[in-house]
Amino acid sequence: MGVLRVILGDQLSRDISSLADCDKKADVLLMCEVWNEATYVKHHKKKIAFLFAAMRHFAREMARAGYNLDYIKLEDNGNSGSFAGEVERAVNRHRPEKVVVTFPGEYRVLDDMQTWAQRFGIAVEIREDTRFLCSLQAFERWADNRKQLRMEFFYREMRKTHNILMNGREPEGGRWNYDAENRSPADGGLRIPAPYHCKPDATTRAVLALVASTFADHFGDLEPFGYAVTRTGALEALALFISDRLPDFGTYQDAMLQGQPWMYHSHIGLYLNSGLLHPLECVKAAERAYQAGEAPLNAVEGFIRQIIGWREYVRGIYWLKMPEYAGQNFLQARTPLPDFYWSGDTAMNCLRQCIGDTRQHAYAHHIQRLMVLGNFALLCGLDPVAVNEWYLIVYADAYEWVEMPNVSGMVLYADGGYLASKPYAASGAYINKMSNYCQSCQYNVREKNGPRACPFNYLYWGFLLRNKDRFAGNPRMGMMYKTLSRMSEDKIAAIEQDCRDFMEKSL
Ligand code: FAD
Ligand code: DLZ
Ligand code: SF4
Repeated sequence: MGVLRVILGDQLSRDISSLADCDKKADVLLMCEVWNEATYVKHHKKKIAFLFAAMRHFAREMARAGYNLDYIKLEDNGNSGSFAGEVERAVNRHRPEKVVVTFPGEYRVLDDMQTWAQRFGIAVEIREDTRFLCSLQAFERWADNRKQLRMEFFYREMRKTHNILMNGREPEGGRWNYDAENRSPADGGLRIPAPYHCKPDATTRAVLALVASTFADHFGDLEPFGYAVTRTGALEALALFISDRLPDFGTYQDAMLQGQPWMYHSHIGLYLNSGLLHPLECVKAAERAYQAGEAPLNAVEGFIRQIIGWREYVRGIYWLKMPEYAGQNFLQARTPLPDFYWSGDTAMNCLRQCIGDTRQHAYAHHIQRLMVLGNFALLCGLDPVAVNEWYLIVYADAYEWVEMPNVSGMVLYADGGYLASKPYAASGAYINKMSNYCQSCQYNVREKNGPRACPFNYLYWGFLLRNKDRFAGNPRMGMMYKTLSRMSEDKIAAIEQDCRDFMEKSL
């Protein structure tokens, strides 16, 4: 036999590098549903269902296209339960001359892959993942000798290198970044378009039954299930975003509304991260909408920045800094994750709503993840290991390469400021400005202290007090520490007492 080509569950792209020189007659494609991947953290039911259904559809399409598929289902007899076990079994079955695989999205998988050659006595070629616009080598070169990395400068390089939203050497519209125009709150009167929904076919229904019976104790609602599970479906979801949501994506990018988890976001993260969509095609579709006058620049630039800026930047940081990145805890945060992150059983309405959205859809949009769920974790000093695990479990788009820098870097400042120039800490006033959650909360966002006061208010000042030595010298936090320095001793004592009472009662 020829080559054994291993396709992992998040490598569902026909032009994946491991298939580049595939001989359809001689080579075999191995895809496997394995217990270890489904349970190394107890992923949300919808995440497992999405991935297994997408894997099965992809395998069928590839078989129809003439490839030799060796597809191992979770329930198949003899399934060893791990990537290594399935590669070993496949090597014994097919006796290939070598194994070819594309670089994985998680360090633990790479670590394992690097042992395969020796363990199974066969050549193993691990190829670059060319689905990203910036190679790991190019990112390393960019990062080399910089004391601090900043997304904005990386993003500008990406715009220039790939000639995206450029007018010659200048950025389209004269500015690189329209973020200042992307912070409008939303009111309940907005007409938010319905999101993409795909009716499950027989293959997906079989996966839903499998997940319901096998992973019943995992977090989250399995049904209703409406995610696309094929490239065709993912392209339809992208097209629907470009026509219906993109025009307002910028303006309401940071806004949150109760009962409106989807807002004007694209909901394509799970498709991008599993390979059903390619970053450049999403970016080009948005750029075309701008050129056709169908979407304004603030929306298009904002969307493109997320994909060629943040997405590529966090991946670069992950691979530059792993494995040390996983253990970082700059703020010495040690508080265990409270149970209500799973149950949603808390009187804080903003958290309850965001956890509820997450449980139902395996989705919450960026500001919910960052400024509600993440902000609370930061202010309370929740343990980074537990918080990382939570985020990896609960979102359908979560893979460690993208989840960890967002959590340890952007949210928790656990990396000491390598990714972000200051912590994204905020009081209840921010949540009140950007959402309508506070209107239905039993706490009062305008009260600063006492049993009815919004906990974010005193927790915010408590965080600044606790970390004064670390942040008082940070120029971007000067204003906050100036305000703190003007507070009376009584006020500070009240803040500290409220923080202690809250932590004792609620965490
Ligand atoms: P949109 O808002 O429509 O943005 C378009 C695309 O841009 C996204 O699909 C995504 O591919 C990319 N993008 C946007 N922001 C980021 C970012 N900060 N980092 C990387 N890519 C970005 N994204 C994941 O893909 N997987 C994760 O596990 C993940 N975990 C996160 C954890 C935290 C604490 C935070 C603050 C953010 C996290 N993000 C993660 C980034 C972002 O929140 C999601 O990509 C986004 O909410 C997905 O929804 P969407 O597709 O509607 O995105
Ligand atoms: C997330 C996931 C799950 C739940 N199950 C599988 C699986 O059974 N088989 C598979 O090939 N991939 C799965 N994945 C995705 C992998 O965890 C992912 O490929 C690695 O984390 C590397 O990015
Ligand atoms: Fe959240 Fe505070 Fe508003 Fe309640 S009052 S919803 S806890 S920010």
